[in-house]
Amino acid sequence: SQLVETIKSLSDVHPKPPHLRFQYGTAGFRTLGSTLDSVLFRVGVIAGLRSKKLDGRTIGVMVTASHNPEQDNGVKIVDPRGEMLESSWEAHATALSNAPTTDDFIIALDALIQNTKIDISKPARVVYARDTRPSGVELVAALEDGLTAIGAEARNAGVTTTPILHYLVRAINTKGTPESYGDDSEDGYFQKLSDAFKNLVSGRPPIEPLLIDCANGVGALAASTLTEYLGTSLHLILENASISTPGALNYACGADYVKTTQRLPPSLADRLKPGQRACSLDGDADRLMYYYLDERGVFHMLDGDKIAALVAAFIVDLVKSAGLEHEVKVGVVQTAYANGASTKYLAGRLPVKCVATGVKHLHHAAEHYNIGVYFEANGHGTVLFSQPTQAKLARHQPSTPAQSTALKHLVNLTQLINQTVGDALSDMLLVEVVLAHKSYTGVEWDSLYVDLPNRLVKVVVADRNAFRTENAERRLVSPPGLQSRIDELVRRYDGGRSFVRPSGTEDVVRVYAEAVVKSQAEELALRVAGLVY
Ligand code: NG1
Ligand code: ZN
Repeated sequence: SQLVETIKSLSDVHPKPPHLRFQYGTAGFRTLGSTLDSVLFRVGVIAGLRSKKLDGRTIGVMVTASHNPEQDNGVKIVDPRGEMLESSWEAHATALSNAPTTDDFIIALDALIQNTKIDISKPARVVYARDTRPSGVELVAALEDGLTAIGAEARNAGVTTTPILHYLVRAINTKGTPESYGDDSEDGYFQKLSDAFKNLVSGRPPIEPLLIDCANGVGALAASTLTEYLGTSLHLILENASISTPGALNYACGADYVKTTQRLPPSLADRLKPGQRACSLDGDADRLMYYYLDERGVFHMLDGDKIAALVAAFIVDLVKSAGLEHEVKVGVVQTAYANGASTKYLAGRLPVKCVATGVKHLHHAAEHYNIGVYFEANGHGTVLFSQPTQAKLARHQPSTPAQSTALKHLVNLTQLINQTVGDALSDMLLVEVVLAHKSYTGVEWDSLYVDLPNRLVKVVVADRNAFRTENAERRLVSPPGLQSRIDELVRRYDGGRSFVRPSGTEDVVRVYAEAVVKSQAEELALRVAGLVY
Protein backbone atom coordinates (compact mmCIF):
# COMPACT_ATOMS: atom_id res chain seq x y z
CA SER A 1 0.00 0.00 0.00
CA GLN A 2 0.87 3.70 -0.13
CA LEU A 3 1.59 3.72 3.64
CA VAL A 4 4.05 0.84 3.38
CA GLU A 5 5.84 2.50 0.46
CA THR A 6 6.19 5.78 2.38
CA ILE A 7 7.50 4.03 5.50
CA LYS A 8 9.92 1.98 3.39
CA SER A 9 11.44 4.90 1.54
CA LEU A 10 11.87 7.01 4.67
CA SER A 11 13.16 4.06 6.71
CA ASP A 12 15.92 3.52 4.15
CA VAL A 13 17.21 7.01 5.01
CA HIS A 14 17.56 5.91 8.68
CA PRO A 15 19.26 2.50 8.61
CA LYS A 16 19.89 0.62 11.84
CA PRO A 17 23.60 0.42 12.74
CA PRO A 18 24.36 -3.31 12.20
CA HIS A 19 26.13 -4.22 15.44
CA LEU A 20 24.11 -2.34 18.01
CA ARG A 21 21.31 -3.68 20.17
CA PHE A 22 18.85 -1.15 21.59
CA GLN A 23 16.61 -1.49 24.63
CA TYR A 24 13.63 0.52 25.81
CA GLY A 25 14.59 0.66 29.49
CA THR A 26 13.17 2.39 32.56
CA ALA A 27 13.86 5.79 30.97
CA GLY A 28 13.21 4.86 27.33
CA PHE A 29 16.07 4.40 24.89
CA ARG A 30 19.25 5.98 26.20
CA THR A 31 22.80 5.74 24.82
CA LEU A 32 25.35 7.70 22.76
CA GLY A 33 23.41 10.35 20.81
CA SER A 34 25.33 9.65 17.61
CA THR A 35 23.93 6.08 17.42
CA LEU A 36 20.25 6.89 17.82
CA ASP A 37 19.13 8.07 14.34
CA SER A 38 17.27 4.88 13.37
CA VAL A 39 15.77 4.60 16.85
CA LEU A 40 14.30 8.09 16.62
CA PHE A 41 12.82 7.40 13.19
CA ARG A 42 11.23 4.21 14.44
CA VAL A 43 9.98 5.83 17.65
CA GLY A 44 8.15 8.34 15.44
CA VAL A 45 6.36 5.47 13.70
CA ILE A 46 5.66 3.65 16.99
CA ALA A 47 4.29 6.80 18.68
CA GLY A 48 1.94 7.23 15.71
CA LEU A 49 0.75 3.64 16.05
CA ARG A 50 0.28 4.03 19.80
CA SER A 51 -1.94 7.05 19.12
CA LYS A 52 -3.94 5.10 16.50
CA LYS A 53 -4.33 2.28 19.02
CA LEU A 54 -5.74 4.79 21.53
CA ASP A 55 -8.24 6.23 19.09
CA GLY A 56 -6.18 9.25 18.08
CA ARG A 57 -5.45 10.49 21.57
CA THR A 58 -2.23 12.52 21.66
CA ILE A 59 1.01 10.72 22.53
CA GLY A 60 4.17 12.53 23.70
CA VAL A 61 7.78 11.97 22.66
CA MET A 62 10.64 13.47 24.67
CA VAL A 63 14.20 13.54 23.34
CA THR A 64 16.57 13.75 26.31
CA ALA A 65 19.22 11.88 28.26
CA SER A 66 18.40 13.69 31.49
CA HIS A 67 21.36 13.75 33.92
CA ASN A 68 23.65 11.71 31.64
CA PRO A 69 26.67 13.25 29.87
CA GLU A 70 26.15 15.70 27.02
CA GLN A 71 27.15 13.24 24.27
CA ASP A 72 24.40 10.84 25.37
CA ASN A 73 20.86 11.21 24.24
CA GLY A 74 17.63 9.29 24.51
CA VAL A 75 13.97 9.18 23.76
CA LYS A 76 10.87 8.12 25.62
CA ILE A 77 7.20 7.88 24.78
CA VAL A 78 4.53 9.46 26.97
CA ASP A 79 1.01 8.01 27.22
CA PRO A 80 -2.14 10.18 26.94
CA ARG A 81 -2.52 11.00 30.63
CA GLY A 82 1.05 12.26 30.70
CA GLU A 83 2.31 9.02 32.18
CA MET A 84 5.05 6.61 31.14
CA LEU A 85 4.43 4.31 28.18
CA GLU A 86 2.47 1.15 29.12
CA SER A 87 5.00 -1.62 29.76
CA SER A 88 3.78 -4.06 27.08
CA TRP A 89 4.65 -1.40 24.51
CA GLU A 90 8.19 -1.05 25.90
CA ALA A 91 8.78 -4.55 24.55
CA HIS A 92 7.24 -3.62 21.18
CA ALA A 93 9.51 -0.58 20.99
CA THR A 94 12.57 -2.70 21.77
CA ALA A 95 11.64 -5.29 19.14
CA LEU A 96 10.98 -2.71 16.41
CA SER A 97 14.16 -0.77 17.16
CA ASN A 98 16.24 -3.91 16.62
CA ALA A 99 14.79 -5.03 13.27
CA PRO A 100 17.99 -5.29 11.16
CA THR A 101 16.67 -4.00 7.83
CA THR A 102 13.82 -1.90 6.48
CA ASP A 103 12.07 -5.08 5.33
CA ASP A 104 12.38 -6.61 8.78
CA PHE A 105 11.05 -3.39 10.26
CA ILE A 106 7.99 -3.51 7.97
CA ILE A 107 7.35 -7.16 8.91
CA ALA A 108 7.64 -6.32 12.62
CA LEU A 109 5.29 -3.36 12.21
CA ASP A 110 2.76 -5.53 10.48
CA ALA A 111 2.96 -8.08 13.31
CA LEU A 112 2.41 -5.34 15.91
CA ILE A 113 -0.60 -4.00 14.00
CA GLN A 114 -2.13 -7.48 13.77
CA ASN A 115 -1.32 -8.61 17.31
CA THR A 116 -2.53 -5.48 19.06
CA LYS A 117 -5.45 -5.01 16.62
CA ILE A 118 -4.61 -1.48 15.55
CA ASP A 119 -7.09 0.17 13.20
CA ILE A 120 -4.61 1.83 10.87
CA SER A 121 -7.28 4.19 9.49
CA LYS A 122 -7.54 5.99 12.85
CA PRO A 123 -5.85 9.40 13.21
CA ALA A 124 -2.41 9.67 14.88
CA ARG A 125 -1.48 12.69 16.98
CA VAL A 126 1.93 13.26 18.58
CA VAL A 127 3.50 16.18 20.48
CA TYR A 128 7.28 16.18 20.88
CA ALA A 129 10.09 18.16 22.44
CA ARG A 130 13.82 17.95 23.12
CA ASP A 131 16.30 19.19 25.72
CA THR A 132 19.32 21.38 24.87
CA ARG A 133 21.70 18.60 23.77
CA PRO A 134 23.38 19.44 20.44
CA SER A 135 22.56 15.97 19.03
CA GLY A 136 18.88 16.69 19.64
CA VAL A 137 18.52 18.74 16.45
CA GLU A 138 19.24 15.86 14.06
CA LEU A 139 17.49 13.32 16.25
CA VAL A 140 14.31 15.39 16.15
CA ALA A 141 14.61 15.54 12.34
CA ALA A 142 14.73 11.71 12.30
CA LEU A 143 11.74 11.57 14.63
CA GLU A 144 9.83 13.93 12.30
CA ASP A 145 10.55 11.59 9.37
CA GLY A 146 9.02 8.76 11.38
CA LEU A 147 5.95 10.86 12.19
CA THR A 148 5.61 11.80 8.51
CA ALA A 149 5.97 8.16 7.50
CA ILE A 150 3.03 7.06 9.67
CA GLY A 151 1.02 10.14 8.70
CA ALA A 152 0.81 11.58 12.20
CA GLU A 153 -0.50 15.03 12.96
CA ALA A 154 2.60 16.34 14.74
CA ARG A 155 3.07 19.25 17.10
CA ASN A 156 6.57 20.50 17.88
CA ALA A 157 6.82 21.75 21.47
CA GLY A 158 10.40 22.90 20.82
CA VAL A 159 13.15 22.92 23.42
CA THR A 160 11.58 22.36 26.81
CA THR A 161 11.73 20.31 30.00
CA THR A 162 10.53 16.71 30.30
CA PRO A 163 7.81 17.63 32.83
CA ILE A 164 6.48 20.42 30.60
CA LEU A 165 6.13 17.90 27.75
CA HIS A 166 4.23 15.55 30.10
CA TYR A 167 2.02 18.48 31.15
CA LEU A 168 1.27 19.31 27.51
CA VAL A 169 0.27 15.73 26.71
CA ARG A 170 -2.23 15.64 29.58
CA ALA A 171 -3.52 19.16 28.86
CA ILE A 172 -4.09 18.36 25.18
CA ASN A 173 -5.96 15.14 25.98
CA THR A 174 -8.18 16.66 28.68
CA LYS A 175 -8.96 19.90 26.85
CA GLY A 176 -12.61 20.88 27.19
CA THR A 177 -13.37 18.03 29.62
CA PRO A 178 -14.24 18.25 33.34
CA GLU A 179 -10.74 16.91 34.06
CA SER A 180 -9.03 19.73 32.11
CA TYR A 181 -5.41 19.94 33.23
CA GLY A 182 -4.83 23.54 32.13
CA ASP A 183 -4.24 25.39 28.87
CA ASP A 184 -2.20 23.23 26.49
CA SER A 185 0.71 25.64 26.16
CA GLU A 186 3.87 26.54 28.06
CA ASP A 187 2.08 29.70 29.06
CA GLY A 188 -0.71 27.57 30.53
CA TYR A 189 1.85 25.60 32.54
CA PHE A 190 3.64 28.61 33.99
CA GLN A 191 0.37 30.41 34.68
CA LYS A 192 -1.06 27.41 36.52
CA LEU A 193 2.01 26.90 38.72
CA SER A 194 2.63 30.55 39.49
CA ASP A 195 -1.05 31.31 40.29
CA ALA A 196 -1.18 28.40 42.73
CA PHE A 197 2.14 29.41 44.27
CA LYS A 198 1.04 33.00 44.79
CA ASN A 199 -2.21 31.84 46.42
CA LEU A 200 -0.28 29.55 48.75
CA VAL A 201 2.21 32.16 49.97
CA SER A 202 -0.02 35.22 49.98
CA GLY A 203 -0.04 37.16 53.23
CA ARG A 204 3.23 35.57 54.37
CA PRO A 205 6.57 37.29 54.94
CA PRO A 206 8.76 37.68 51.82
CA ILE A 207 10.83 34.60 50.97
CA GLU A 208 14.64 34.79 50.92
CA PRO A 209 16.09 34.56 47.37
CA LEU A 210 16.80 31.01 46.20
CA LEU A 211 19.88 29.98 44.19
CA ILE A 212 19.07 27.52 41.43
CA ASP A 213 21.71 25.44 39.66
CA CYS A 214 20.24 24.75 36.21
CA ALA A 215 22.86 22.10 35.26
CA ASN A 216 23.55 24.23 32.13
CA GLY A 217 20.49 22.61 30.63
CA VAL A 218 16.95 23.25 29.52
CA GLY A 219 15.90 23.98 33.10
CA ALA A 220 17.65 27.33 32.68
CA LEU A 221 15.15 28.36 30.01
CA ALA A 222 12.16 27.22 32.03
CA ALA A 223 13.45 28.72 35.29
CA SER A 224 14.04 32.03 33.55
CA THR A 225 10.47 32.09 32.22
CA LEU A 226 9.17 31.02 35.62
CA THR A 227 10.81 34.03 37.31
CA GLU A 228 8.77 36.35 35.07
CA TYR A 229 5.55 34.67 36.12
CA LEU A 230 6.48 34.62 39.80
CA GLY A 231 7.14 38.36 39.94
CA THR A 232 7.98 39.39 43.49
CA SER A 233 6.54 36.23 45.09
CA LEU A 234 9.87 34.41 44.77
CA HIS A 235 13.27 35.64 43.66
CA LEU A 236 15.27 32.95 41.83
CA ILE A 237 18.97 33.48 41.18
CA LEU A 238 19.91 31.38 38.16
CA GLU A 239 23.32 29.66 38.19
CA ASN A 240 24.85 27.26 35.64
CA ALA A 241 22.56 28.59 32.94
CA SER A 242 25.05 28.31 30.04
CA ILE A 243 22.98 26.23 27.68
CA SER A 244 25.16 26.83 24.61
CA THR A 245 28.61 26.18 26.11
CA PRO A 246 29.84 22.87 24.64
CA GLY A 247 30.42 20.22 27.29
CA ALA A 248 28.84 22.21 30.11
CA LEU A 249 25.59 20.24 30.43
CA ASN A 250 25.52 18.28 33.73
CA TYR A 251 29.28 18.76 34.05
CA ALA A 252 30.28 19.18 37.73
CA CYS A 253 26.83 20.52 38.45
CA GLY A 254 23.19 19.48 38.51
CA ALA A 255 21.09 17.23 40.74
CA ASP A 256 22.87 13.98 39.90
CA TYR A 257 26.30 15.48 40.61
CA VAL A 258 25.08 16.69 44.00
CA LYS A 259 23.44 13.38 44.93
CA THR A 260 26.24 11.09 43.82
CA THR A 261 29.18 13.16 45.11
CA GLN A 262 27.25 14.52 48.13
CA ARG A 263 29.01 17.82 47.40
CA LEU A 264 28.29 21.41 46.45
CA PRO A 265 28.85 22.05 42.71
CA PRO A 266 32.28 23.80 42.65
CA SER A 267 30.82 26.62 40.54
CA LEU A 268 28.61 27.61 43.47
CA ALA A 269 31.40 27.71 46.03
CA ASP A 270 31.74 31.50 46.07
CA ARG A 271 28.10 32.16 45.25
CA LEU A 272 26.32 30.47 48.14
CA LYS A 273 26.31 32.27 51.48
CA PRO A 274 26.12 30.31 54.76
CA GLY A 275 22.49 29.58 55.64
CA GLN A 276 21.23 30.40 52.13
CA ARG A 277 19.10 27.77 50.39
CA ALA A 278 20.04 26.45 46.97
CA CYS A 279 18.81 23.71 44.70
CA SER A 280 20.01 21.82 41.63
CA LEU A 281 17.99 20.63 38.66
CA ASP A 282 19.12 17.85 36.34
CA GLY A 283 19.55 18.12 32.55
CA ASP A 284 15.84 17.85 31.74
CA ALA A 285 14.53 19.43 34.98
CA ASP A 286 12.68 16.45 36.42
CA ARG A 287 14.97 15.92 39.42
CA LEU A 288 15.56 18.30 42.30
CA MET A 289 18.13 18.41 45.11
CA TYR A 290 18.23 21.08 47.83
CA TYR A 291 21.18 21.98 50.06
CA TYR A 292 22.78 24.68 52.18
CA LEU A 293 26.07 25.49 53.86
CA ASP A 294 25.99 25.88 57.61
CA GLU A 295 27.81 28.62 59.54
CA ARG A 296 31.03 26.58 59.40
CA GLY A 297 30.67 26.16 55.64
CA VAL A 298 29.74 22.47 55.95
CA PHE A 299 27.56 21.18 53.11
CA HIS A 300 24.13 19.74 54.01
CA MET A 301 22.19 17.89 51.36
CA LEU A 302 18.39 17.78 51.33
CA ASP A 303 17.59 15.00 48.89
CA GLY A 304 14.43 13.39 47.54
CA ASP A 305 13.86 11.57 50.84
CA LYS A 306 14.04 14.85 52.78
CA ILE A 307 11.63 16.40 50.27
CA ALA A 308 9.21 13.48 50.74
CA ALA A 309 9.41 13.83 54.53
CA LEU A 310 8.82 17.60 54.41
CA VAL A 311 5.95 17.43 51.94
CA ALA A 312 4.17 14.34 53.31
CA ALA A 313 4.12 15.71 56.87
CA PHE A 314 2.77 19.04 55.58
CA ILE A 315 -0.02 17.40 53.59
CA VAL A 316 -1.00 15.13 56.51
CA ASP A 317 -1.31 18.23 58.71
CA LEU A 318 -3.43 20.06 56.13
CA VAL A 319 -5.75 17.08 55.69
CA LYS A 320 -6.22 16.99 59.47
CA SER A 321 -6.78 20.76 59.73
CA ALA A 322 -9.36 20.50 56.95
CA GLY A 323 -11.25 17.91 59.02
CA LEU A 324 -10.71 15.20 56.42
CA GLU A 325 -8.38 12.80 58.21
CA HIS A 326 -10.96 10.01 58.26
CA GLU A 327 -11.81 10.32 54.57
CA VAL A 328 -8.50 11.14 52.90
CA LYS A 329 -5.61 8.76 53.46
CA VAL A 330 -2.09 9.95 52.66
CA GLY A 331 0.66 7.46 51.87
CA VAL A 332 4.29 7.51 50.74
CA VAL A 333 6.12 5.39 48.17
CA GLN A 334 9.89 4.93 48.20
CA THR A 335 12.49 2.61 46.69
CA ALA A 336 15.21 0.62 48.43
CA TYR A 337 17.55 3.60 47.88
CA ALA A 338 15.56 5.67 50.38
CA ASN A 339 17.70 6.44 53.38
CA GLY A 340 16.75 4.14 56.28
CA ALA A 341 16.33 7.15 58.56
CA SER A 342 13.76 8.66 56.19
CA THR A 343 11.76 5.44 56.10
CA LYS A 344 11.78 5.31 59.88
CA TYR A 345 10.68 8.94 60.15
CA LEU A 346 7.87 8.52 57.63
CA ALA A 347 6.66 5.10 58.77
CA GLY A 348 6.05 6.56 62.24
CA ARG A 349 3.54 8.97 60.69
CA LEU A 350 1.85 7.36 57.69
CA PRO A 351 1.79 4.25 55.48
CA VAL A 352 5.02 3.73 53.53
CA LYS A 353 5.48 1.31 50.65
CA CYS A 354 8.73 0.23 48.99
CA VAL A 355 8.72 -0.59 45.26
CA ALA A 356 11.26 -1.42 42.55
CA THR A 357 13.35 1.38 41.05
CA GLY A 358 11.79 3.24 38.14
CA VAL A 359 9.31 6.07 38.08
CA LYS A 360 6.45 3.97 36.71
CA HIS A 361 6.54 1.64 39.72
CA LEU A 362 6.47 4.53 42.17
CA HIS A 363 3.75 6.29 40.22
CA HIS A 364 1.49 3.25 40.05
CA ALA A 365 1.90 2.47 43.74
CA ALA A 366 1.14 6.10 44.65
CA GLU A 367 -2.13 5.86 42.70
CA HIS A 368 -3.41 3.42 45.33
CA TYR A 369 -3.58 6.12 48.00
CA ASN A 370 -6.07 9.01 48.17
CA ILE A 371 -3.02 11.24 48.22
CA GLY A 372 0.20 9.46 47.26
CA VAL A 373 3.59 11.08 47.79
CA TYR A 374 6.47 9.47 45.93
CA PHE A 375 10.11 10.46 45.69
CA GLU A 376 13.27 8.68 44.68
CA ALA A 377 16.26 9.57 46.84
CA ASN A 378 17.81 11.16 43.73
CA GLY A 379 15.13 13.85 43.74
CA HIS A 380 12.59 12.58 41.23
CA GLY A 381 9.07 12.61 42.56
CA THR A 382 5.65 14.14 42.86
CA VAL A 383 2.33 13.91 44.70
CA LEU A 384 -0.80 12.32 43.23
CA PHE A 385 -4.31 13.30 44.29
CA SER A 386 -6.83 10.67 43.16
CA GLN A 387 -9.79 11.91 41.09
CA PRO A 388 -12.33 11.09 43.87
CA THR A 389 -10.11 12.94 46.36
CA GLN A 390 -9.94 16.01 44.14
CA ALA A 391 -13.74 15.89 43.79
CA LYS A 392 -14.06 15.57 47.57
CA LEU A 393 -11.83 18.59 48.14
CA ALA A 394 -13.94 20.59 45.68
CA ARG A 395 -17.28 19.84 47.36
CA HIS A 396 -16.30 19.54 51.04
CA GLN A 397 -18.07 22.11 53.26
CA PRO A 398 -15.65 23.38 55.91
CA SER A 399 -17.21 24.09 59.31
CA THR A 400 -14.62 26.53 60.67
CA PRO A 401 -12.42 29.27 59.16
CA ALA A 402 -9.36 27.11 59.94
CA GLN A 403 -10.84 24.20 58.01
CA SER A 404 -11.66 26.50 55.13
CA THR A 405 -8.07 27.77 54.93
CA ALA A 406 -6.58 24.27 55.03
CA LEU A 407 -8.99 23.14 52.33
CA LYS A 408 -8.03 26.06 50.08
CA HIS A 409 -4.37 25.19 50.55
CA LEU A 410 -5.01 21.58 49.56
CA VAL A 411 -6.89 22.64 46.43
CA ASN A 412 -4.06 25.00 45.49
CA LEU A 413 -1.56 22.17 46.00
CA THR A 414 -3.43 20.09 43.43
CA GLN A 415 -2.74 22.92 40.97
CA LEU A 416 0.85 23.63 42.04
CA ILE A 417 1.98 20.04 41.75
CA ASN A 418 2.66 18.49 38.34
CA GLN A 419 0.84 15.21 38.87
CA THR A 420 1.96 13.65 35.60
CA VAL A 421 5.60 13.08 36.57
CA GLY A 422 8.39 14.41 38.81
CA ASP A 423 8.95 18.08 37.98
CA ALA A 424 11.91 19.92 39.49
CA LEU A 425 10.38 23.40 39.13
CA SER A 426 6.97 22.42 40.46
CA ASP A 427 8.63 20.48 43.31
CA MET A 428 10.84 23.48 44.05
CA LEU A 429 7.79 25.73 44.42
CA LEU A 430 6.18 23.06 46.61
CA VAL A 431 9.22 22.97 48.91
CA GLU A 432 9.24 26.76 49.07
CA VAL A 433 5.55 26.76 50.07
CA VAL A 434 6.13 24.29 52.90
CA LEU A 435 9.22 26.13 54.17
CA ALA A 436 7.27 29.42 54.10
CA HIS A 437 4.30 27.91 55.96
CA LYS A 438 6.50 26.29 58.59
CA SER A 439 8.93 29.23 58.81
CA TYR A 440 11.70 26.69 58.30
CA THR A 441 15.21 27.42 57.09
CA GLY A 442 17.31 24.60 55.68
CA VAL A 443 18.49 23.86 59.22
CA GLU A 444 15.05 23.04 60.62
CA TRP A 445 14.13 21.06 57.53
CA ASP A 446 17.37 19.09 57.72
CA SER A 447 16.77 18.24 61.37
CA LEU A 448 13.51 16.34 60.69
CA TYR A 449 15.80 13.30 60.83
CA VAL A 450 19.51 12.60 60.50
CA ASP A 451 20.54 10.70 57.36
CA LEU A 452 22.29 7.39 57.91
CA PRO A 453 25.74 7.46 56.25
CA ASN A 454 25.56 5.59 52.96
CA ARG A 455 27.51 4.72 49.86
CA LEU A 456 26.44 3.79 46.34
CA VAL A 457 28.95 2.10 44.02
CA LYS A 458 28.78 0.77 40.48
CA VAL A 459 30.32 -2.54 39.56
CA VAL A 460 30.99 -3.52 35.94
CA VAL A 461 30.23 -7.24 35.57
CA ALA A 462 30.33 -9.68 32.68
CA ASP A 463 26.56 -10.10 32.59
CA ARG A 464 24.32 -7.93 34.70
CA ASN A 465 21.31 -10.04 33.64
CA ALA A 466 22.72 -12.79 35.89
CA PHE A 467 21.57 -10.62 38.83
CA ARG A 468 17.89 -11.18 39.63
CA THR A 469 16.05 -9.67 42.56
CA GLU A 470 12.90 -10.02 44.64
CA ASN A 471 11.13 -8.09 47.39
CA ALA A 472 11.27 -4.68 45.64
CA GLU A 473 14.87 -5.33 44.59
CA ARG A 474 16.06 -5.64 48.17
CA ARG A 475 17.19 -9.25 47.85
CA LEU A 476 19.00 -11.26 45.19
CA VAL A 477 17.61 -14.59 44.03
CA SER A 478 20.52 -15.14 41.66
CA PRO A 479 23.45 -15.71 41.31
CA PRO A 480 22.76 -18.54 43.77
CA GLY A 481 24.25 -18.17 47.23
CA LEU A 482 25.24 -14.52 46.85
CA GLN A 483 22.43 -13.11 48.98
CA SER A 484 23.31 -15.22 52.00
CA ARG A 485 26.92 -14.07 51.77
CA ILE A 486 25.70 -10.45 51.67
CA ASP A 487 23.46 -11.12 54.70
CA GLU A 488 26.38 -12.52 56.61
CA LEU A 489 28.48 -9.42 55.91
CA VAL A 490 25.66 -7.00 56.75
CA ARG A 491 25.14 -8.64 60.16
CA ARG A 492 28.60 -7.52 61.23
CA TYR A 493 27.79 -3.80 60.81
CA ASP A 494 25.88 -1.66 63.29
CA GLY A 495 22.72 -0.44 61.50
CA GLY A 496 23.97 -2.21 58.39
CA ARG A 497 21.81 -2.51 55.27
CA SER A 498 22.98 -3.37 51.79
CA PHE A 499 21.48 -4.55 48.53
CA VAL A 500 22.59 -5.30 45.01
CA ARG A 501 20.61 -4.82 41.79
CA PRO A 502 21.29 -4.53 38.07
CA SER A 503 20.88 -0.98 36.74
CA GLY A 504 18.02 -0.41 34.31
CA THR A 505 19.82 2.45 32.56
CA GLU A 506 23.52 1.51 32.51
CA ASP A 507 25.43 -1.70 31.91
CA VAL A 508 26.43 -2.04 35.57
CA VAL A 509 25.34 -3.57 38.86
CA ARG A 510 24.70 -1.10 41.70
CA VAL A 511 25.65 -1.77 45.31
CA TYR A 512 24.11 0.32 48.07
CA ALA A 513 25.13 0.21 51.72
CA GLU A 514 24.19 2.06 54.86
CA ALA A 515 25.50 1.92 58.43
CA VAL A 516 25.48 4.02 61.58
CA VAL A 517 29.08 5.14 61.05
CA LYS A 518 30.29 6.65 57.76
CA SER A 519 33.48 4.62 57.46
CA GLN A 520 31.48 1.45 58.11
CA ALA A 521 28.97 2.28 55.35
CA GLU A 522 31.89 2.78 52.96
CA GLU A 523 33.55 -0.44 54.03
CA LEU A 524 30.33 -2.44 53.77
CA ALA A 525 29.66 -1.12 50.24
CA LEU A 526 33.16 -2.02 49.10
CA ARG A 527 33.03 -5.46 50.66
CA VAL A 528 29.66 -6.26 49.10
CA ALA A 529 31.01 -4.95 45.78
CA GLY A 530 33.90 -7.37 46.28
CA LEU A 531 31.41 -10.26 46.48
CA VAL A 532 29.68 -9.15 43.28
CA TYR A 533 32.82 -8.72 41.26
P1 NG1 B 1 19.10 2.59 37.47
O1 NG1 B 1 20.19 2.85 36.47
O2 NG1 B 1 18.16 1.48 37.12
O3 NG1 B 1 19.69 2.48 38.85
C1 NG1 B 1 18.56 5.22 37.63
C2 NG1 B 1 18.21 5.70 39.01
C3 NG1 B 1 16.72 5.54 39.21
C4 NG1 B 1 15.92 6.24 38.12
C5 NG1 B 1 16.45 5.84 36.75
C6 NG1 B 1 15.81 6.61 35.62
C7 NG1 B 1 19.48 5.48 41.09
C8 NG1 B 1 20.21 4.57 42.01
N1 NG1 B 1 18.92 4.92 40.03
O4 NG1 B 1 18.14 3.88 37.51
O5 NG1 B 1 16.37 5.99 40.47
O6 NG1 B 1 15.93 7.63 38.30
O7 NG1 B 1 17.87 5.99 36.66
O8 NG1 B 1 16.43 7.81 35.34
O9 NG1 B 1 19.41 6.70 41.32
ZN1 ZN C 1 15.91 13.88 34.41
